[in-house]
Amino acid sequence: MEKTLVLLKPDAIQRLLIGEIISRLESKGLKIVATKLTVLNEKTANQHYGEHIGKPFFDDLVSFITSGPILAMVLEGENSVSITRNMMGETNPASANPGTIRGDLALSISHNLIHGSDSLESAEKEISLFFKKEEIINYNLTIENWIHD
Ligand code: IDP
Ligand code: MG
Repeated sequence: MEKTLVLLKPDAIQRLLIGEIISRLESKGLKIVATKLTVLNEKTANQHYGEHIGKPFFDDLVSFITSGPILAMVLEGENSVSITRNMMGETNPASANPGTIRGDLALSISHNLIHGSDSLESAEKEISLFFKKEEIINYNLTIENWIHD
């Protein structure tokens, strides 16, 4: 089953939005198969945001993402990558649709609450950056037949 990496960024933790955001993803039917509260070091932050090295916002992005605890999780479900991205909304909360996490809960592009992998390929890479294989739990929910085709 498809897996994706989600990070609740330091602003989500400081604004007490962990429950609100997880509740949306969980209610949708995505299954949490791994999670941890952690503080990123600069090296891991550089690896995670490697595609943005050299962009004008890169240094601020790294200091922000390493500034305090984040909640990392792996979500599993059919099309979990694109479903999570749709639920997050556009990168800039000012143009993110109402009904999305960023559209409903954020205003600032540098404090946009949540990261979600943007492709299957990045999901694989990002999951392995944050979690060891044995930290990802394979389990069934008894309600799964009500959620999936
Ligand atoms: P994404 O988080 O929606 O995938 P990316 O383009 O991958 O967006 O950018 C990674 C993160 O970098 C964004 O979530 C945002 O926090 C930050 N970022 C992106 N573009 C800008 C910008 O123009 N100014 C400030 N921060 C930005
Ligand atoms: Mg991205």
